[in-house]
Amino acid sequence: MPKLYYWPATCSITVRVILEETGLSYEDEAVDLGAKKQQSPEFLKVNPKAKVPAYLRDDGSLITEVPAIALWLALTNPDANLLASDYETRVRTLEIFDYIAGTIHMQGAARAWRPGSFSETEAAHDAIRARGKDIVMRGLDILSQTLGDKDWLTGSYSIADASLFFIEYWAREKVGYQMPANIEAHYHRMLGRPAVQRALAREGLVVPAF
Ligand SMILES: N[C@@H](CCC(=O)N[C@@H](CS)C(=O)NCC(=O)O)C(=O)O
Repeated sequence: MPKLYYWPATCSITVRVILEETGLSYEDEAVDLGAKKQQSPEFLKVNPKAKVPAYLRDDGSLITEVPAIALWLALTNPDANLLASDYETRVRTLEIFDYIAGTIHMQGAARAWRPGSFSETEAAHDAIRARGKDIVMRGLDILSQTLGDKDWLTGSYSIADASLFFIEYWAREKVGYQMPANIEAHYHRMLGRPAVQRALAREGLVVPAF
């Protein structure tokens, strides 16, 4: 059985939502980021990058990086319809996914959430947090334009929506940002999906009221 290494409400939840959408059976193992378990010798043997998510396949090989794991799951579970088959929509899906993972998460949310990773000088942390919030809010504005009045980012539900869900959950429930109205509506649509509800439950998180 494949295994997901995760920590609740972090970017590994994107993979968990996608896994739940596929209906695959999988095991999971929590890596306590608060206790720095990602740096433990045991976990470094699994993933030398010291990050979650990490996805261990049945053949014993590991995939890291959220977009790569998501792509693997979408391509190997075509019945779940998580990635369009036409090349144009496929490329747009990855374009959005990479923007969320590479810019909104790694440049924005990472600064806002863990300013200490960017400077050891505590006096600089408020400014780093503010810069992170700016990047996240600008990113959500761009995605708001991409979404427009559609239900899903690329027209039909895809791995890109699962990726946005992580940012939405974090922005709304962890840091209380005010999101654009259509992104808020997208978040509510995501919360209505049984796969998302199962994902939250498996991480011990309460489904927020929507
Ligand atoms: N680019 C990586 C980012 C992974 C990442 O930053 N994961 C965070 C949780 S959201 C983590 O494990 N942080 C622990 C640390 O940085 O020490 C991906 O797409 O998987």
